[in-house]
Amino acid sequence: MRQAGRYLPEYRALRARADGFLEFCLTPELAVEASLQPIRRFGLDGAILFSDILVIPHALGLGVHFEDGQGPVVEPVRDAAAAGRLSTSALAHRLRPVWETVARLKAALPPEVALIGFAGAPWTVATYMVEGGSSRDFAAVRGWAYRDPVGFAQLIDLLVEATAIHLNRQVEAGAQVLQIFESWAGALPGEEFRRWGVEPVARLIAAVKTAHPGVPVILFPRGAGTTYADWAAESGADVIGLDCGVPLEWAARTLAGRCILQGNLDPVALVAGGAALDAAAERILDRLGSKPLVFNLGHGVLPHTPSEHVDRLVALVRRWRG
Ligand code: 1CP
Repeated sequence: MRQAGRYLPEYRALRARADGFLEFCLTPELAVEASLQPIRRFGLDGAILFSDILVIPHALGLGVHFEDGQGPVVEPVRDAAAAGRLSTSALAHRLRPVWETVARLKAALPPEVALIGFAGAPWTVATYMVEGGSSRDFAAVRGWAYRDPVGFAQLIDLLVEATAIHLNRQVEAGAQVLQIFESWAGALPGEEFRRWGVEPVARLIAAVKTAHPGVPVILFPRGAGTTYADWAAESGADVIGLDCGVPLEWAARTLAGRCILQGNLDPVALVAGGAALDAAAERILDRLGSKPLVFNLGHGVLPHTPSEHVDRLVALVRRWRG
């Protein structure tokens, strides 16, 4: 997760060549290079497309930009009237550079490296659209969902439709696996997680599987807590990404065997390095490694991560695999 990014000097040099982060994501030459950098350096098994989940609001016609050190800023959508003004009419035009990046990446990658395409889940992308960026309490988006569920459903439905097109086109361009980031699953009220989280994601996965029955889908419902089992059982995902808060024994008992698991090394353990990193990685392999496991972090690589710690981790996992 965030295997490309600021912790790599070659990424920082590349990033300096684009004006804004969105332009960076939408320039195939740069996005291909950013995707390949961690593969060259570490020899990972999977390459993730370099893009962002917020290309979808951009493709729906909203202003999106990234302030350095401040995170994303999205032109806010606060009610059904504003949602009604959004449309998919320019979506293909605006997302074509991303699909082009996928096609070029597929051609550039060694055949044994799996190419992972991705998108944000409807709820998670909606949080950025309604809040106008990142949020602490998600009061605006949850407020709208309580106040006007019919209007909010229009926005979620539009996101399901747009995201299905985006994911299907990524598969057609060469993505072999898809990952759906429900990074703000933990912000869903307990009584609403099905309606705004699991159900839209299930519709999205069904749309992808109808067009491309064989494509494996990874779902990362970060912060889902006790509802992790429901996401696993009801979403239709093949793989469930565990965040760092999920206890390994619980995951082994409750989820392993029902779906493939991915995760969940604490990115801070990767920053710490040394014996603490080894112990944290070994615990995961020990508890989850007897069933199918995609070894990964439980969230994104942090910008101050020493790249030698990533080397050390990759070597450890490779030794374990034999
Ligand atoms: O140059 C920079 O420092 C910009 C930082 C950055 C990067 C490297 C952003 C802005 N996006 C990305 C790339 C990115 N984003 C990838 C690339 C592939 C890879 O993993 O190497 C992916 C998969 C994402 C997905 C993404 N963007 C998510 C879901 C994953 C997660 O972190 O939970 C989310 C929530 C975003 C929104 C976003 N974009 C960028 C930032 C800093 C954020 C998060 C803001 C917030 O915390 O609310």
